[in-house]
Amino acid sequence: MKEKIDEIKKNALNEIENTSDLKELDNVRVKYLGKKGELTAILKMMGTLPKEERPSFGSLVNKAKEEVQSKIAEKEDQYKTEEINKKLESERIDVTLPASKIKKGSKHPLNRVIEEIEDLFVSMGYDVMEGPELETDEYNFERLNLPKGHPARDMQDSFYITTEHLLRTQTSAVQARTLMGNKEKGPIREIVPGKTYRREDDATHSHQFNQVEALVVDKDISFADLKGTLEIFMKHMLGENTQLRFRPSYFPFTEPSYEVDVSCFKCGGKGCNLCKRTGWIELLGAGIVHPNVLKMNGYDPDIYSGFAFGTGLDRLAMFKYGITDIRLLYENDVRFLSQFDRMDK
Ligand code: 2NL
Repeated sequence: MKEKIDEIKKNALNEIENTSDLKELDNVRVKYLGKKGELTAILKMMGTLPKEERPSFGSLVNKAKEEVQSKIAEKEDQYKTEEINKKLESERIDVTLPASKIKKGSKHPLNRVIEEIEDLFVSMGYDVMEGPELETDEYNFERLNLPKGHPARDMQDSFYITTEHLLRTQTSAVQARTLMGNKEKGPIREIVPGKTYRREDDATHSHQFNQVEALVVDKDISFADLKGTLEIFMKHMLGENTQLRFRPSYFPFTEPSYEVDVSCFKCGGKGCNLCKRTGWIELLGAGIVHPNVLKMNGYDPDIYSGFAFGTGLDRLAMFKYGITDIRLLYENDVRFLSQFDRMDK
């Protein structure tokens, strides 16, 4: 019996040694240690032996099993280590290779102008506000002193979605929301940059454009505050030598209202093709907040007064950067856009 066990063990150890991978190793394990394996089978023969021989036989078989098991475990370890090493080798990377180039984007001129305006006004204590592009007739028109049927609604042909909802024609809608939403009815200083929509379909107008509006409401706000603020704004954006010219105009939400021109920064006011030989460029609309607008939004016009102005960001960006075709702003050609990185340095 002992010889038999020794032989099985010897064969098993031999076969284990001769395997070349985990699968073969497992076959050998099943062959000797599995349910129907040779060492399992021989252990079952124990019953046929006389009682006194059983313990020593059992311990012999178990010793043989343990030896085979530990040899299998050792081999298994070896194969697993080999596998990991192979995987590591196949995943080796050469860190000395040159990196692939990352294409760098550049900031759109419109966003440059918006950010520059935001920085300036935040530095003067203003909030930057946003609001919905799909507005109600109430906030886009009525609360800005433009009741239904008011002829000035025709100045801003609009995209109505339902009879009460439209794409906002001006960012003032957001400011009407601020006036209404201000529970304390206290002072306001805010700018609202954003997209606006009008039904226009000629070569020089787009149905969607960007504008920024400012609103200041407080006690004792006068035209002097409006003039000083616009001067700071325009000199900051277009250069210290910029002059301003106020012409009387009409907006339903301000009284008095003005159209504001800036001196042409290309010719300095002498007259050139940019300013159509006038020396001036029309850039802003502005005025003193109409008492009706204050009243309609819960402010007492006998205590509070305010100024507001608005300007088209597309036009401002074009003048600031000398862009002559508005379509360039919307084509997103990288060759065009990347120029502004250099210009702002
Ligand atoms: C323009 C002219 C303007 C305002 C906007 C405004 C807002 C409130 C009250 C009074 Cl809540 N006024 N906004 C005032 C005057 C002109 O915009 O040409 N925009 C592109």
